[in-house]
Amino acid sequence: EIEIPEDHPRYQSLLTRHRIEEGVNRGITSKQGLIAEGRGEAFDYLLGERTIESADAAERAAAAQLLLADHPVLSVNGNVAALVAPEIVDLAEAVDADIEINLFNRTAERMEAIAAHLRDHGAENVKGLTADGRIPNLSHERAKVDADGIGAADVVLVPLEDGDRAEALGEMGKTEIVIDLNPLSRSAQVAAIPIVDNIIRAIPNITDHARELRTADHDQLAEIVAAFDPEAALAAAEAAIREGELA
Ligand code: PTJ
Repeated sequence: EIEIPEDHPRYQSLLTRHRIEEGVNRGITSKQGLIAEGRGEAFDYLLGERTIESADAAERAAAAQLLLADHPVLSVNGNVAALVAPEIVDLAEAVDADIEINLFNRTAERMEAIAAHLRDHGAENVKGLTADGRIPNLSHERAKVDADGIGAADVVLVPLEDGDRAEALGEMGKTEIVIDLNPLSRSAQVAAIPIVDNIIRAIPNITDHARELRTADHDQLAEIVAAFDPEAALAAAEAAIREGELA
């Protein structure tokens, strides 16, 4: 671990960069993941590197949706594994979800490295390695999923997802929760619940909401989901970026 002074004004962003760099060095994150991180950072800077109010509401709706699901799955790629592995394991436990590795640039080496990393952080059953299911309308490598994981899921959390795959998963009838700092990205646009926030803030906040909602009954959870408006959330995020207003 390198030393980053905690009082540095860009502490969180430097820490994030360092984690992604480490991810690349350890064979977890792809080189394209570095570019994706840079893109995300620019949007986060414009958002004020904070969880805006509409994102917090989306994170609460996501928690309710995950608790309502029969078979929720949290999808993990190379950036997610480098940035929030312990937090993903914690969320999976809070909402009783499966964790599945799903890579845009799939290689056997990276699949194994990510699975080992997740297990180091307490994940017991990591899916994605069997790859006996397919997402229709995608090229071979990118279509691979586990038949009893994402293949059988009703609700899928897909952070930092590529637009094509987000769209194809939607066409399969999955309810998608997307985390993406770019409110104009296709993934955010096709999500039932788009969360425009940095994944390092979003995941722990969804878990906090889920723990707080643990005693809520089915109707209360369904009401939270129904009250969430994806278009309004995306518009609020875009306004916060364009106008720098305190959304
Ligand atoms: O590990 P793999 O092979 O599955 O590849 C993963 C990446 C992320 C490289 C791949 O899916 C990709 O190229 O994604 P894109 O098309 O660059 O999209 C990534 C999106 O995530 C962009 O819209 C970024 O703004 C956003 N993003 C980047 N970092 C963060 C983020 N959103 C939330 N939190 C972040 N830390």
